[in-house]
Amino acid sequence: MKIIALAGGVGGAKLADGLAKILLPEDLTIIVNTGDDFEHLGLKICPDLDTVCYTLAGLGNPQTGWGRADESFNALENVRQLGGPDWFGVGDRDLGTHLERTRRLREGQPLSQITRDFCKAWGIGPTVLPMSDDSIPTIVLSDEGELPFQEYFVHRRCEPRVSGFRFQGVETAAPAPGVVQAMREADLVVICPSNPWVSIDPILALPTLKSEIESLPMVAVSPIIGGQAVKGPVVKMYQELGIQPSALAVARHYQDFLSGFVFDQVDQDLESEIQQLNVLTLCADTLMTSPTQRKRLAQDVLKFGTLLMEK
Ligand code: FO1
Repeated sequence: MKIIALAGGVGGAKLADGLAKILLPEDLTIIVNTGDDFEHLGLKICPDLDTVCYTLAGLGNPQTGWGRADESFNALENVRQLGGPDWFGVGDRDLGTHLERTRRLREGQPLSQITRDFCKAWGIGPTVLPMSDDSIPTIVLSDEGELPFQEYFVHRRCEPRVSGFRFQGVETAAPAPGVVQAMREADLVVICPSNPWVSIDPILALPTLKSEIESLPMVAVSPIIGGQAVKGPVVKMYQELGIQPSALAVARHYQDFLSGFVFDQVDQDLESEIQQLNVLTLCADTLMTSPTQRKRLAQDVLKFGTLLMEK
C-alpha cells in the first residue's frame, strides 16, 4: 500500500513519524508545506520541512516540537548583542542546516534535491518532498494589513486578527519533482493533523496537485480535539474567520476532497454531523503525546484507509 502524507508543523510531523515507523520506506512519501519558508539573517529557513525531517531523524526538540534537541543559542545571542533581529529562535545546530541549504540554493541546486541529500545524511528512509521548488510564501491577511507568515506567527505571536490567507505565486507554481509521480502511484492520501489554513491549504492550492488528488481516497486527521488546538493558533484562526472551531469545522474544510475523517473520541457527539458530509468516520485516540501513540494512531489511520480503498 503506497501512502502519501501531507504535513506541516509539529502535529503533522508526529503522525508522519508514526507512519514512517510502520511502513516500508518505499511505501511512504511525505509532502511538506513550504509556505512558511522565509529569508532571515540572509539565510533560507524552511521550518516545516526541518520540523518533519528532524522528527523523522530523531533529532528534534521534544519540548518545542521544532528545532533541534540538545540545542544551544550562542550565535543568536551574539546577533542580539550586535543589535540584529533575534525574534526567530535559530539554534546553533539548526543554523548549520540553514547555512548549508542556503549555500546549495545559491549554487543553483533545487530545494527538493537538497532535501533528498539532507534526508540521506540524516538516515531518513521515507521520501520527503517539499511541495514545490518554487517560492510560494504564505501571506496572512490581518487587521494590521498583509503580514509575511513568520512575521505573524513568531514575531507577532499570532496576535493580529486574521481575515484570510494567500499563497503568493501558487497559481503558476509547479509541484516539486516527484510529487505528481508519487500521487499517481499512491493508494491513499493522509492529511496529517496540521493546521488546515496554513499547513495543508498551501499544498492543496497547487493547481496540478489538486487535479491529481481528486481521484485518490483521502483521509484527514483533525488537529482540533474538544474544540481546542493541540498546538498553535488553529482555533484562534477559525474563530477570527467566523467559524466555530471543532473537528466538524475541519471536516467541512476538506469536504470537497475527503473520503474519510479521523477525529478524537472526546468529540464522539460530532460523529453523525460529520457523517452527513458524506464521509466515513473513525473515532480514535488522536492525541500523540508519546512515540507509541504516534505509531498507534498511524496504525488506526492505515487500517481505516484500507477500508476506504475497498469502497
Ligand atoms: N516557532 C516559534 O514559535 N518561535 C521560534 O522562535 C521558532 C523558531 C524556529 C526555528 C527553526 C524552525 O525550524 C522552526 C521554528 N519555529 C519557531 C517554528 C515555526 O516557525 C512554526 O512552527 C512553523 O512555521 C509553523 O508550522
